Amino acid sequence: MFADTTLTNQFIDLEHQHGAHNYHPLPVVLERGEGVYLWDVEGNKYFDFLSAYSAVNQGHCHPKIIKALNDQAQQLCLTSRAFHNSTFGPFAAFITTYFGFDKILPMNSGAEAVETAIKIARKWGVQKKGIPQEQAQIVVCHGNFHGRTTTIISFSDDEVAKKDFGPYTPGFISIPHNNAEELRKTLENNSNIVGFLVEPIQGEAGIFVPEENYLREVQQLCNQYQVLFIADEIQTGIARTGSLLAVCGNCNCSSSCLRQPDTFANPDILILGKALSGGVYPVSAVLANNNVMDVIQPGEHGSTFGGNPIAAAVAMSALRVVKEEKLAENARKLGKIFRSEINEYIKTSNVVLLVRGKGLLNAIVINDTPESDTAWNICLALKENGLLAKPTHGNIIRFAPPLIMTEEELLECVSIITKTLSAFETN
Ligand code: IF1
Repeated sequence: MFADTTLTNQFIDLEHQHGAHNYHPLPVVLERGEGVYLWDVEGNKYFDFLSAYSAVNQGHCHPKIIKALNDQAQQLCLTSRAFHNSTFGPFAAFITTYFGFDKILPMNSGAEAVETAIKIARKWGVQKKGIPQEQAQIVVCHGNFHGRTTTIISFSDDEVAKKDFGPYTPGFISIPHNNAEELRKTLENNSNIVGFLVEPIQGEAGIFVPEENYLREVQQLCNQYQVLFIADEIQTGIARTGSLLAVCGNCNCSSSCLRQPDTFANPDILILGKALSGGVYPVSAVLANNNVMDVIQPGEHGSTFGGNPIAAAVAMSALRVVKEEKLAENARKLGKIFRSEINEYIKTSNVVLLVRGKGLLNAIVINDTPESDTAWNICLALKENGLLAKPTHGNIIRFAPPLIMTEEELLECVSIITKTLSAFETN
């Protein structure tokens, strides 16, 4: 079945020769996707256990989202925001109601949305807190991943992402994640801080879930010190972690978001991307209430494609699917099964140290050094066995299937994963 790789090699060679070498992909060339499945150019079928880094939560080529894309594409694609279009207004009303904020500022990529949030926070600091020009500081976390722009990499501590790309943008203070006391000290000692930018669960760092109370403590501290709580839910949002947003904690709110105060941490700025379109189209968004968003005035920020009719139509459809198909509940249920099955395997394993995560955003830690190629080799073997996943930070493998997966399919995947891991056990 996997013997002939001629076509695969041809595509890889083309990419290698003519594409910049800014990635190191698994050697598989995909040409079709449907639901939880992907097919390569040789006709081999795989379970997708990456979901394009959590962009394809609704599954590949979801018929409703593709219909929204097609319908809109035949009517109107782009006007720019120099004129109004008849899709952005309805989308803005829809998404602000859906997530409970006054306003949206639409962008395209995640990094652009993070940049937008940074600009809003700085301007808010100058205008509402009276912070002197060019003195605004934003607190971020060690191990953060918020994108690839020059400003965003300036506050990354990933050497590979950062090295040789300076000069770096000033104005950021980095503290440990999941440490409210450090945040309190930092806010207490610096009156120029305008915001705290945080991933509710750190993704690229290796799927680190903070303590139960952390985000609510963050919200309290931000309120107390008059600092904006900025949640980057680009990867964790839209049902991935078993609730509509990771800041929802254990609130079971996918059917109708109730924002139960005992579990919900309320960010001042919410950043979304990836699954906002079901992976169909680049759509990102910054959501905030009027007291924050209204600092941005005409001419101060924007994007040619942000809020375009296709993006708006696709995103509305993608968000409807999340609720119609109860994806948060499913992610929560399947995530528990996944972790308990993998934990069962770990009891007798020398290869896997632990599994961690929330909902269907999980990772296993391989019992080897970050420099070793064990995790990479396991991913190659998983591919041969019909499941696609990718290592992160050397010895960690991320598992994030589409949220439309059934329990039966998940159990089939668990058996592929455990069978593959068994071949790497040393005794
Ligand atoms: C790549 C990681 C995931 C993100 C958060 C902003 C962005 C991302 C929390 C930027 C993007 C991606 C980008 C992708 C790899 C990937 C990733 F491994 F790097 F960390 F998902 F886990 N905030 N994450 O996770 O969004 O501009 O890319 O739309 O290839 O760099 P973007």
